[in-house]
Amino acid sequence: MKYELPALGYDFAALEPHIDAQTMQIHHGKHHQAYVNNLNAALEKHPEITMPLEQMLHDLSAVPEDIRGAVRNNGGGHYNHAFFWKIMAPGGSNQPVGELKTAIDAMGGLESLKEKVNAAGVGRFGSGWAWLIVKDGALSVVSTANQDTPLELGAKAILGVDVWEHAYYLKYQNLRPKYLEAWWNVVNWDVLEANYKSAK
Ligand code: MN3
Repeated sequence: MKYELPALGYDFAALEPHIDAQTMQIHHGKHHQAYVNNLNAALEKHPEITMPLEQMLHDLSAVPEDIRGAVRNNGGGHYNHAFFWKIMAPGGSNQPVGELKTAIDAMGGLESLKEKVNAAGVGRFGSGWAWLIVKDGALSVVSTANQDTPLELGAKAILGVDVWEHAYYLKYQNLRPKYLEAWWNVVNWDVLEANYKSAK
């Protein structure tokens, strides 16, 4: 199976001023495209594989050893970025809504959630992601290294923020905390609510 770069669905400049157009263009068109290309190149070595990417990422031990690392890194990169673009799609509510709002309030509210996610993102040494996940029906904040996904934790992502330098360096340079603070302005909470409803 050949994977393709999903369309962004909005203009590179749509998340300005919080996320600049040049970063979006390179992030989507170069970084994400490279993950897709490398994933496809790895899978070409094993045309017998029919499992969908989500299943491979959930159970990496089922992936042939010679391409397991490539699937983990590049398949994870494809999966994580496809998710990331959607939760930043312009429009939608700019604050929590519905069942997810109720659940976030029960965890201590939005400000507390932001603090936890930002701390997870700042605390991730090197490259990775900070996530709000649902596992066994419960919400929690975690971070993953590199392109590791919540799927391998047996969890589903509600929110995820890319803390690789390529996600913010042009505009924020080394200031990951400033990027994380600004990033909340582009979160589409209607998409998160839909993620939560399907994950529960
Ligand atoms: Mn990235």
